[in-house]
Amino acid sequence: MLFPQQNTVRRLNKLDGIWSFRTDPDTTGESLGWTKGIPAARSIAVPGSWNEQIPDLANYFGLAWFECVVYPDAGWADMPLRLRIGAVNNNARVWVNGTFAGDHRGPYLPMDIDLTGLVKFGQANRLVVCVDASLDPWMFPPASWVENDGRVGFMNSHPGVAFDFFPYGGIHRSVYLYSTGAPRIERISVITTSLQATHADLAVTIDMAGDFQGAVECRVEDHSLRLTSAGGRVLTGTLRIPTPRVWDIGQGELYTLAVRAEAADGGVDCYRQSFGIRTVEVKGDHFLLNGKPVFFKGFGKHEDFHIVGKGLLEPLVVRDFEMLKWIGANSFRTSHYPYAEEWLDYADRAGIMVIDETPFVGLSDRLYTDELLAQAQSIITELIQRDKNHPSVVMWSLANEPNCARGSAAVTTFFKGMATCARALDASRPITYVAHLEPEDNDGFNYYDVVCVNKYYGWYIGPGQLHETLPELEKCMRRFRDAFGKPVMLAEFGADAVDGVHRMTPELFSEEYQSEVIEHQYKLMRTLPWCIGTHVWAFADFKTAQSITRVANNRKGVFTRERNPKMAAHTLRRLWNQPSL
Ligand code: GCB
Repeated sequence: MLFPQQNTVRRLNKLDGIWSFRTDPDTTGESLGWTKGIPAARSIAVPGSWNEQIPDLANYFGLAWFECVVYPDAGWADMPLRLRIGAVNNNARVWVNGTFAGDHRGPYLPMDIDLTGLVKFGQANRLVVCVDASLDPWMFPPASWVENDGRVGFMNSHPGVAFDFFPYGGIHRSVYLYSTGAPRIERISVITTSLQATHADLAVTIDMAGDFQGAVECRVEDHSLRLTSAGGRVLTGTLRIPTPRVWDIGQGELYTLAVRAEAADGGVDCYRQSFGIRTVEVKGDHFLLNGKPVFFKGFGKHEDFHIVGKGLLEPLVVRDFEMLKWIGANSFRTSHYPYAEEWLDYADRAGIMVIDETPFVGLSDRLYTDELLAQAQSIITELIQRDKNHPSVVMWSLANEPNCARGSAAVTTFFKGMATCARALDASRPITYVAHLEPEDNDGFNYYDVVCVNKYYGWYIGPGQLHETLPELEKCMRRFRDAFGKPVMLAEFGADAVDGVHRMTPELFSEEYQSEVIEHQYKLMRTLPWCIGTHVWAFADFKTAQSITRVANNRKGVFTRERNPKMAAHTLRRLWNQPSL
């Protein structure tokens, strides 16, 4: 699925703004005819979370209806029309002028549906979206626990979610009405298969939306490739670029592949796909970018901010990348779900590496079934198809902190099944998942390339005892190394610090303690030759469910939720700007 764009063939209308809105706690809206329009509606901004915008809905996690008017120009008539909603938490159903148009299950990934024939040109059309943000224990991520999970809520939280961030509801990313050519280019993939100083070879794959007879012209600057098809949907070829400009850390070199598909009957579609030329590989103890070992310095993040909640806020994207640059980070993980594509576009331009994560956080034994594996595989497919042209994405993370019974065959089948699916879709990137249990509970790593581990020594383990627990942390990392013989990354470590709390002798919740935990554990990781990086948890403080272990939000950010630096941010800036560290 391609991000909507305007070009010589395609048109688009961005529908973001203030929409009409009404909650439906009794789920009667459909039977009352709200699919044709919402009576007695209030107003809400799209994108954005209702829990932040409307105070009386701070803890509302049910059904809600959204409505706006769409007015496509008469000049669009005869073009295939589509609707794209970047993400809805959690499920969406859509009606146009009262007619059902399509649905999407699951948060954090786009819904893209055909509206051809449903929309009247040159007139007002009513677009209605019903959003279901119920806390569903069978969703990915499972938003609540069920009895056999063995825990009640994340740290006994309210609401009792299975993960440590707030289960916001709403239309969270931009909404586009757009037109395409016919035949439609459905997907484009550009992968660097060989990279040398003299040239790079690119494997180009064009997926057409239906059976296609005709030619596809692919052009990168002065270099072109012509693919022809006498029938079928997929066209492939190789394009050679002489003396390539290489994408690297801090060097966001990008190219554009201009694609023009022309069918034998004269129909045309066009798309301009941005991509970068670079290679990634796991070899021995190292993670190689363009053949050179890299050490990941950065953070686990969240999509989270005041007032917008999980809604996309472009100034925040810019600010966060400014902060990453200021502090000297080279990477982040899209913990714990796929982020809006705007984050990845910016990372591409900034030369920041991204570990792109699925929404599989809070997994537990009840979910490791064949049926849910099939669902997980289809989500992995949506993610990889959406993000595979981003040079910034250097690795897929297929889960965060799965709870799993030691040695269970169901767990192995599930983790192997996810790995097989990801590799079949993208053989060009390593895969990982992020563990919090011990090596014996993580047989899954046998099928993955990198071992990512989250460990909070000095916080959850040995709280207040940073120095006493340093040897324990080292032993723990060595256990993972010895068990799997693969590169290991400390994907989360850190401590909560309430900004403004200071102590002469560092103690829990003070800025001094957080700063010391990060400094000492980071320096320790730098001494382990097979450790390929560390990501501090977290980039900024973020909203989560209420619990007695959370001081009004998770405070492990090295920046506050407003993006002001805590003491740890200055410490990291000092460390990350020393070449040896
Ligand atoms: C973790 C989780 C992350 C939490 C963090 C914490 O291990 O992966 O989602 O927010 O710990 O602060 O407890």
